[in-house]
Amino acid sequence: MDEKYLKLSEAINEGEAEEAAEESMKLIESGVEVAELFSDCVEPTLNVIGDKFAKLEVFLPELLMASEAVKAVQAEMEPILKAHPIEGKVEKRAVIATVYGDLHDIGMNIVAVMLEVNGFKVKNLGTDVSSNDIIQAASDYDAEIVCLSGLMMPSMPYMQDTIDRIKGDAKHQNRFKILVGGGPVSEEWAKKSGADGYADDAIGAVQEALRVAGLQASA
Ligand code: B12
Repeated sequence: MDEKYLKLSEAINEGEAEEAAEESMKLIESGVEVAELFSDCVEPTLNVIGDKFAKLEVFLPELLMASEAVKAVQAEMEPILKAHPIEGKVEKRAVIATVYGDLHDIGMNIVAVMLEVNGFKVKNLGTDVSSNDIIQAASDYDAEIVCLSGLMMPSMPYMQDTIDRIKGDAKHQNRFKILVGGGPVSEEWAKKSGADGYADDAIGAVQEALRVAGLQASA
């Protein structure tokens, strides 16, 4: 990790929310882009903590504190991102949710904000959302795109169920394009599942959303 990110990474590791927020502001003031700050510091830091958690080197309280620090960084970064929307309104609507049984929302919220910044109208349904509620909300919101996030293996069947219910119903199938992402989701899984697109980060998510909305090919 670049040396300039070490203080922020340490603050997240130690669960120091206030310090993490301050450090992130300093980095932005020094010219770092918000997207870069997440992809080059926040995500790799959380990945290391996640690996340590899997190896029982850290425990749930540390994981929780680190995620609270990241939430503080997100709260600081969101207004900055939203203050500079990309020119040209997309005028497409998307709903986004973390699937049933899964409470992880850090990455899902980043994707939601990046879609918004890029001109999409986004309804964020939150975490632990059932297939029924996602489909109902997508219909009510008149969405073109349904974005599904999942980080937990045990919740993957619920993501698949949401996809199957949309693709298995002619009315929904013609109406909604589905994007998927999150740790256990790979490009291969996405293809097999019947989803229309996949990305492993928020910038990729925007490119995929533009592509499935017929606005621009994904890179
Ligand atoms: C932070 C964290 C938590 C926090 C979550 C806080 C929050 N509000 O989100 C807390 C402490 C609450 C938590 C709880 C748990 N966690 Co947890 N957690 C993590 C950790 C360390 C980081 C996740 C994260 O935020 N990453 C950073 C973000 C930015 O990345 P991201 O989510 O992948 O999102 C990016 C991309 O995937 C993509 N993307 C994401 N969504 C979407 C959607 C679309 C449509 C697209 C296109 C792209 C896209 O773009 C995003 C931005 O770049 C991971 C480890 C890891 N490496 O992922 C474990 C991890 C996910 N957790 C895990 C576990 C086991 C749990 C618990 C069950 C622990 C427990 N014993 O209670 C509980 C789960 C409770 C539940 N029912 O959900 C396991 C899951 C194992 C598995 N695969 O099944 C992991 C992998 C840790 C591990 N190695 O064991 N966790």
